[in-house]
Amino acid sequence: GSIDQLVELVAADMERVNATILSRTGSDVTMIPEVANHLISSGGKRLRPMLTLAMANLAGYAGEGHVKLAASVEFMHTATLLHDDVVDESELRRGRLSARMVWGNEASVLVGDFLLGQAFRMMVEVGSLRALDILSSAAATIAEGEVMQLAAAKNTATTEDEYLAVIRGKTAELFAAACEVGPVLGGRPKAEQTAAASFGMNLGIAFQLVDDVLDYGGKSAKLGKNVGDDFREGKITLPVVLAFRRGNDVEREFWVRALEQGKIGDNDLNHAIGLMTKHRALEDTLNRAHHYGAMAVDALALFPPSPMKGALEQVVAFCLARSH
Ligand code: 2DE
Ligand code: MG
Ligand code: MG
Ligand code: MG
Ligand code: MG
Repeated sequence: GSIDQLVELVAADMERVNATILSRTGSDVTMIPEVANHLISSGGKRLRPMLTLAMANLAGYAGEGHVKLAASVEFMHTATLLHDDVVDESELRRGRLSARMVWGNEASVLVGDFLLGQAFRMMVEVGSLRALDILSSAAATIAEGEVMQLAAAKNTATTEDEYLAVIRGKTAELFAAACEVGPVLGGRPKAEQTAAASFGMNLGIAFQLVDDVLDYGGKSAKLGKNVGDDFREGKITLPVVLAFRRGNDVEREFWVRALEQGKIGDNDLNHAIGLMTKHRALEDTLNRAHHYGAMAVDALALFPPSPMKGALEQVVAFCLARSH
């Protein structure tokens, strides 16, 4: 799996998206473009805006609105990352110091707010009230997911269903919205809008499952983030839910001490990874990811075969393959 084919197929549109991103991060308040560009030009894949462009293309959309909506999607994503690194107290992002480590938490939150505002201005310029509804609803849902996660933090009694509700909100909803606005702009039938949203939702769930595996099983250098952040934060992700559920009393005491009481010693991350290996928690989280990946591919069934559809199928495989 690779995103090369998608990158190639949307390249012309993406150039316009990038120009739009550059101009809309502009401000006389120089700290705004500084902070925004630190993150925006740090080599992200631009996966979400590419999905908007791809779905608009699949819908046969011939207008201009998809460029601004794709830029809006990337701004929303960038805003969530700026806020996320504050909430998570993360030091690294895409292999660089996070914006909050360079400019502070205040600047990160506020520049995120600026980008969110700019995103909504562009949506209004596009003039599709339906697209505005989808993307603004996504913004609210993302925040809901994060608040749900906060409420579940340090609680080892969190269930798999509760975890799934969190990642649907905090991650998958933006993928779903990014995809759904394509056929909406193209004026395509409701069934195609729903299928595009379902593709994005299932891909997004798979994406976050893999992200949560990599936080224990990845390599910091390749990840551009610190392995073990979730553990140190007491975040209850699916690998933890599975290892806790399958563990014996002594093991559960370990999870409670580390995640609920935050008493974490030098070797505890290694011990946690050892327990996950013993109980196949990372493996089974990846199995779940593959299941959602398969559902994403299935959701594309009602679109006729095309190079773009093939490229989207490869994106699913790419997201799953990030894990090794
Ligand atoms: C990624 O989770 C989830 C990101 C959503 C963050 C949204 C926030 C609300 P991770 P990584 C903070 C702000 C909402 C807006 C601006 C609409 O696992 O591992 O923390 O990349 O991601 O840090
Ligand atoms: Mg984070
Ligand atoms: Mg987070
Ligand atoms: Mg993560
Ligand atoms: Mg994290």
